[in-house]
Amino acid sequence: MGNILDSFRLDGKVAWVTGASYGLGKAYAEALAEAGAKVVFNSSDSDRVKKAINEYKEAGYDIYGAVCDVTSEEQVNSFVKDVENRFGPITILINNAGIIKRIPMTEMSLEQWNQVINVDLTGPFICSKAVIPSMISKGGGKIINACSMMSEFGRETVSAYAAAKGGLKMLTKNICSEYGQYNIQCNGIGPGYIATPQTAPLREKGTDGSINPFDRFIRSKTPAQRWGHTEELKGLAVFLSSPASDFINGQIIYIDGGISAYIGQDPSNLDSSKFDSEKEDTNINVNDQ
Ligand code: NAP
Ligand code: GCO
Repeated sequence: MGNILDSFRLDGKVAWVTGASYGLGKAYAEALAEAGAKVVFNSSDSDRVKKAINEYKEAGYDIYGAVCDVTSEEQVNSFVKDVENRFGPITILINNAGIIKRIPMTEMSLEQWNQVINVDLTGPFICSKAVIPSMISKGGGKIINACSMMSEFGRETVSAYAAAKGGLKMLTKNICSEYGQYNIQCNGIGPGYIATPQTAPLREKGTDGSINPFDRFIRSKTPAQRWGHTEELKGLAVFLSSPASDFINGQIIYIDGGISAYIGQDPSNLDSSKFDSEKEDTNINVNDQ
């Protein structure tokens, strides 16, 4: 009789985390490596890939990385071919790479709209399509998509992002429906508001040191009255990548501190002296988001 914890192990698996040069992807990559997988990652910028490879190495992880823009089918197919030649078939894919542009819809250009849709929705399509044949040949696999509160809710200025994340929820259900027969499970991780470079602008204090109104708003919408930390999503990433979740398919699991269950409270009731400073990797120079 094996130990139940063995069903959470990933030994002998090759796992690809897209967009793992920083942020949530980096936490997912570390977690899957700690669970025994051979982890590979990509991002769109060579300097940030190199920086991340060194950071992984310094932290004791042997994680392979290369430049690959998930919006380019040519780059994705080349990345997958290189990885599978080096390490074997990819049977775990976390479609994590994503961008956001916070612009009122009527002021958003078609180019800006397409940039978000291409990374956040078409990218997971391209990457999933590239690895499913290997998964079928190996008798099964795991695809985990980075969904969001915006897979369920809208808010001002994030029309393209919400459309992409809503579409990604349905792509998750469709991959489940179409490939479940090959023992492929496709599920979504739906984080709430997590402290990463992507959300750093929402926590930025005023020049006078005042609390960002959005920071106060999100804390009033979260029962825990705080932002999540990337470390807190590691367990779910391992669970959905492991045999422990073999009969879970087509589900979006929200890891949001309770936001999606809570109507929220008056933001002015919050004691801002308890607002801890959220740690996130802020020495990342990314394009405006
Ligand atoms: P982040 O800090 O902005 O990191 C995004 C990652 O994606 C980076 O490694 C970035 O690297 C990579 N990336 C961006 N465009 C890419 C492209 N075209 N090709 C390959 N890699 C690309 O974001 P995050 O907060 O960690 O979020 C990660 C995922 O979770 C995203 O899909 C996001 O929408 C989702 N999410 C985040 C939250 C949150 O509160 N943070 C909540 C719900 C869902 P380069 O810049 O070097 O390309
Ligand atoms: C925003 C935030 C959110 C988070 C996340 C919430 O501008 O509202 O960036 O979109 O990134 O998606 O789950």
